[in-house]
Amino acid sequence: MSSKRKVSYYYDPEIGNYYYGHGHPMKPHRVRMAHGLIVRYGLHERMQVLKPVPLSEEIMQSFHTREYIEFLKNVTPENQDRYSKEVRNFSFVNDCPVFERIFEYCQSYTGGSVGGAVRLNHGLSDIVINWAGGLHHAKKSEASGFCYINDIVLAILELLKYHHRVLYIDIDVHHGDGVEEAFLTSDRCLTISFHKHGGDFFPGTGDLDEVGVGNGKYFSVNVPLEDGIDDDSYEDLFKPIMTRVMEQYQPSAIVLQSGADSIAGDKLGVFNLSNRGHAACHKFMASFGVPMLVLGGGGYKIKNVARLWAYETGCLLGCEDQMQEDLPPNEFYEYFAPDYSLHINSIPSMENKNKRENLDKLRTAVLQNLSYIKPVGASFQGKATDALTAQAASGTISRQKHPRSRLVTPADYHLVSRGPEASSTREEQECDDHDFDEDASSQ
Ligand code: V1D
Ligand code: CA
Repeated sequence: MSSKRKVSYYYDPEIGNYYYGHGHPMKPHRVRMAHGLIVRYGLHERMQVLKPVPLSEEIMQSFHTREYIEFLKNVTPENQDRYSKEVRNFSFVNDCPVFERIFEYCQSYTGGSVGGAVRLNHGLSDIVINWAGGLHHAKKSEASGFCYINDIVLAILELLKYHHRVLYIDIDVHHGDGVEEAFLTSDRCLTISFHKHGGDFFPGTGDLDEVGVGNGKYFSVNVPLEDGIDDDSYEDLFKPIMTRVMEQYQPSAIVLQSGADSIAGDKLGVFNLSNRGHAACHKFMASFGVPMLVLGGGGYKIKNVARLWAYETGCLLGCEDQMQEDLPPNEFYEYFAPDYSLHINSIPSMENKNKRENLDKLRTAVLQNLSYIKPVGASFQGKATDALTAQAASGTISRQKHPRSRLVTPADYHLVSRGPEASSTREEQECDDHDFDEDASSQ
């Protein structure tokens, strides 16, 4: 069924040139590597390839504060000492460094996600993919966990202009805290995150009993997991829970954050999923036939990120069985040593600390909470419901009150090509990193 759906894909040829800095695990270059595989597998010929239009400051302020955006726009590695107060207050330290052209980077990945939402709203696409997006930790006026602008919140706000109920699903190994917080008091966006929880694992939120507040009670769903979860255990949670969510909530649009750090062998993640287990979530959600925005997220073993997202693109196009196991020659071929293959296997020796009994209890508890969700329609009978928490909503969220917030139109999102795209050459910057460098000859 998904093979007949119109798929659009955002890619900015500049994305791989943004660089968080030496030793930082987040590497936008992985999006370029994924794109290289997508093109070499010929997937670009089966979908519409779009270049994102940089998102305006005004639309960013639908969620973020003006002061925060002003700072993000003006700060540079050279002048950041002059902004020491803002650097500290807005948390542009350690995890979230100031780097060259940081604002352009944010405009690019948010442009794809919000552009995708606009396309879905207008029925121009059934599925939109933006692997550069999915930066789920960014807060209204705080950078967090490698995320500066929350493209997901902005895209959901755009979808809410046309859809009564939007479902947000987060399969990154980290809790999707920024998105959950933005819609904590809303019943118009149900957020669900599957993640590692416990110890000092970042960000520390997302326990089972975090269910939302006020009108949003039971519309925040958290599935906290232990290390080493494998495909079978994950599927035994994901499918029954998402089936119940779809039955109870009946969303008319879905946003899927597909963080690749839940794959086996990730440098920050602690799960043990294969690419097939991860992609099974895409296939399952696509099977409902609801308009879907698919975004990236974390993922720190970049050869795995590229392979995963290329494979998931194939799954969304319904042609994954035609993707040969031996990777086609591509400009980043040496990264894929030693196997040069498409699939990523679970690690057989890794212990699954999620015991059957605990998973059964977890599933039962989540399903119980979902049973409290009011019948479809009851939550949207002429009642004005805020899309955001009062705190988060002090920007512009309502089309009626802020007509200028609807400046994005489908015409703003240009078609790049249907043919092969030239990828940039590998940048020197990718070679200078020790802790988090991808040694082409390792693993
Ligand atoms: F290891 C590092 C080296 C350099 C800079 C940062 C890190 C690093 C690793 N893990 N930072 C982290 C996490 N931060 C902490 C901080 C310690 N403080 C008390 C907090 O543990 C942040 C992990 C971010 C994960 C981001 C994400 O994968 O969820 C993501 N999703 O979309 C985009 C990113
Ligand atoms: Ca998650």
